[in-house]
Amino acid sequence: MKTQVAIIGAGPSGLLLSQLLHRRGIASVVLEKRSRAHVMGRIRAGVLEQGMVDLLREAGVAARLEREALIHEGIDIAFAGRRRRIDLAGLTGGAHVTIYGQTEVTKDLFEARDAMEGIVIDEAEAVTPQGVDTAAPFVTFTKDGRTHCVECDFVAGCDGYHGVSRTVIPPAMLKVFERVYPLGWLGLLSETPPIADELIYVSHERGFALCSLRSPTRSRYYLQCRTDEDVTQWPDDRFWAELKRRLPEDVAGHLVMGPAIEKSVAPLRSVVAEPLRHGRLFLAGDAAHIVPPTGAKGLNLAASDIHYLSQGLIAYYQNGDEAGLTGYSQRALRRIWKAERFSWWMTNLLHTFPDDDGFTRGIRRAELDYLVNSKAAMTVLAENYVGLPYE
Ligand code: FAS
Ligand code: PHB
Repeated sequence: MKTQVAIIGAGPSGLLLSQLLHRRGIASVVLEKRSRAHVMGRIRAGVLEQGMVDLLREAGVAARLEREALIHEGIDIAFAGRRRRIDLAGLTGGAHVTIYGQTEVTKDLFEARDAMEGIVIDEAEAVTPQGVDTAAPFVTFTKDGRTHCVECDFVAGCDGYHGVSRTVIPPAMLKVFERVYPLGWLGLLSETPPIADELIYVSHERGFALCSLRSPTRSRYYLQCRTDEDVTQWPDDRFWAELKRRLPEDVAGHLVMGPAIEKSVAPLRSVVAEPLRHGRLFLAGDAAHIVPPTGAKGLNLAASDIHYLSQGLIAYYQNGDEAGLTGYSQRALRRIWKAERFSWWMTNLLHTFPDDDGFTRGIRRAELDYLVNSKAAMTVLAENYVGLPYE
């Protein structure tokens, strides 16, 4: 096979890049190691920044989102029995976030790829980018017992945290910065009406909790847990009882419980790989960085990477301008590190940690008390939560 851009990974990053390039006449092949059903079965993010919504519109895949998504102009922060609404729109001159599950984004992207006869090869095994430091890179993979080769001009590593792309960069050329948090999130999805109209982030001595949603009839809840938490030790009733313990009393009574349709534990870590380019290989999305989900930035950072990378590739193919590709890593990393900072800050603000002592608990209480009583502090949170500009 020959193509212009070989894309590794059919998550939101890879599919969005393929769709954006296709709409500008640039050919790509997407190689995904799992089945489409497995990719579609993942339950992940739920909060989209305006930049991501705009990019989905540019990709021509926002029709269902426009019909079904919810617009949120605020979030609640709850602690010490108090609850304070952060007026995102009022503090940012009208910006908001969009509630629409990553699962739905991925479904819309798959359908668009199919409609445009995009080449998305799933269950591709042993995908291996080669020759990325030459002018003629290629990617090999096996499927149905046969080895295939995709000759290309560029390789986009959109294969997530556990992908292969980062591993083909010589260690001496790649720096990886990491912070592993001693905690995880136990997530539950239920076909029940959400507890409130907007998200509630709870800081509690028993641990963090988050009340989120996917639609007026589908709710998403998270409880801070140990990184090695065994989901089988959390039957639904234990989850609901623990969530109620952590919620402020004035909302706990509104909790509508029901059977979990999904339950899983996600570890929390911050990771940044630098640089995001090696020869003709570019890293984007979770292949390039990981954030703790506290700030709802993971999926949204993948979107800004794909915005910068697609712009660079389009400029290259349409008028031979390489500036976007040359500047991709530095431009993307500036926004990545700001989202890493915000996600790290929100995680330390809202969670409890095994090594907390009286001093750290006092500082956390003071930070929360200052936050909800300072317009300046709430503005900083709001600006970052709705999403910093794509500079
Ligand atoms: P993805 O990991 O989504 O996709 C990478 C794709 O590459 C996968 O389909 C994988 O199968 C494939 N792949 C991997 N190795 C390969 C190989 N060698 N060959 C071919 N294909 C390969 N973000 C939020 O904003 N909010 C959240 O609540 C949230 N929760 C999360 C929960 C979990 C468990 C995880 C892992 C992430 C969560 N995230 C959340 C972050 C998540 O949404 C990511 O930011 C988003 O999936 C990034 O998309 P991609 O970069 O496409 O990476
Ligand atoms: C979610 O709905 O999955 C969600 C929302 C906000 C977050 C993290 C996850 O910060």
